[in-house]
Amino acid sequence: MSGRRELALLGGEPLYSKPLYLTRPLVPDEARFHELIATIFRNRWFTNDGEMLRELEKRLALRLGVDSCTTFCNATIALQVALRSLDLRGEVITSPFTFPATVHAIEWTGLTPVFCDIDPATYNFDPASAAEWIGANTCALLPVHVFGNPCDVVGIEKLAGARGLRVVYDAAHAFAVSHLGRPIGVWGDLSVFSFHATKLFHTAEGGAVVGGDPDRLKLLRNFGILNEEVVRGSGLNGKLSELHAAMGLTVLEKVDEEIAARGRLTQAYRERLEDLPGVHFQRTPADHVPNNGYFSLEIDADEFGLSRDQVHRTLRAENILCRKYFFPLCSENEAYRHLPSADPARLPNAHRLAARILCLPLFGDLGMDNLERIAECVRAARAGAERIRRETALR
Ligand code: T4K
Repeated sequence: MSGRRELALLGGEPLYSKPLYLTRPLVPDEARFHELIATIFRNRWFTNDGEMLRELEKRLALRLGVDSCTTFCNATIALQVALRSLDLRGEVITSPFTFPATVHAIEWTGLTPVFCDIDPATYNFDPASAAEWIGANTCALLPVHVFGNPCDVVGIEKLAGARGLRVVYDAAHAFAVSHLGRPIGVWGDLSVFSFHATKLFHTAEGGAVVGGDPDRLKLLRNFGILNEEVVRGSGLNGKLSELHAAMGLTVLEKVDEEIAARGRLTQAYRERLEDLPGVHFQRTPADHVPNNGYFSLEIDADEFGLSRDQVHRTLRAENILCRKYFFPLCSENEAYRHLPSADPARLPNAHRLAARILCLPLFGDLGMDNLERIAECVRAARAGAERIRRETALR
């Protein structure tokens, strides 16, 4: 393509007339979904611990290899309830290289977020950096398995154990991942999964907490109501409806196919891009089973000839909706940038990565032809770097 087609950024026709999205939700079997919806209608039971929800929680616990799975209306609320269920007070150390929900959940629970730096190769919470921030007020660690890549769970366990801290994992991206021969959800005190439509497994909107005390979690997600006459403590409404549970039950039937399809696409992306100077990939441990939820590139501007932002512009001009997950860092948010731990000088790896990372479209039915075109656009950007630099500098 590089020799044959002018890039849209340089005046050519965009490769796609309609947006090619970063991801597309897994669409379940429609007939099966309608069957479940018909059952919900017949039962006239739409929410509050219904039949679909109980079945989904049972099946999810099995699929995730955990004792219990308590569903929620989304992972942001699930994170808040997870923290609340541990009766924490004080500071929670987390990574700034994450979706805003991770840090907001800490703040909305009345706790104080403290940022530590990340490992530059795995993009995950760095226990050595976290150790520097542990003080008398620290109560917990909240690491994130970024793009489904398992954190240094052993290092985190050691650190937390030595300092008497609780560990809540943000496993929003890590559905069905396992590490060191164990399902990802068994590490730490609790793990929180997101079932948003953009996730590999989804319920349109939804989330879950695994581990912990399911009775307490259920109490907190239902206003603290124990029974018709007893309301125990303060709770919120974090329930997942029967309609969402029906979506989850049907999506679950196809999720392994989706993981396999994304695995083939991930492999194809790597083969087409790994020899490109300036392109690097997230380092993952050999002893883990991935879910292929995201495909990220790390662009080294000096080697590639273009910055990540220039590559982003080049692909967006083609209508390829790649994304800069996670830029800006959470520590740059006006709500948190006053914190001492948000000082960029203390977060060099996170800042460096936030300026280099680019997620490319990945979903089961993306199609190999689309993947070839996307990869070819990245290669064309590299080949035309000098011209792109010259011509876009004038705009
Ligand atoms: N912790 C972490 C580490 C997270 O990444 C997230 C969420 C959370 C916690 C909180 O989980 P939830 O409370 O959401 O359960 C999306 C998702 O909304 C968000 O759930 C997710 N992380 C984040 C990484 O991605 P946006 O604002 O980037 O989404 P949006 O609307 O731009 O969509 C992304 C792409 O998906 C677009 O190319 C369009 C496409 N799309 C989206 C939707 C909703 C579709 O094709 N169909 C759809 O229905 O946040």
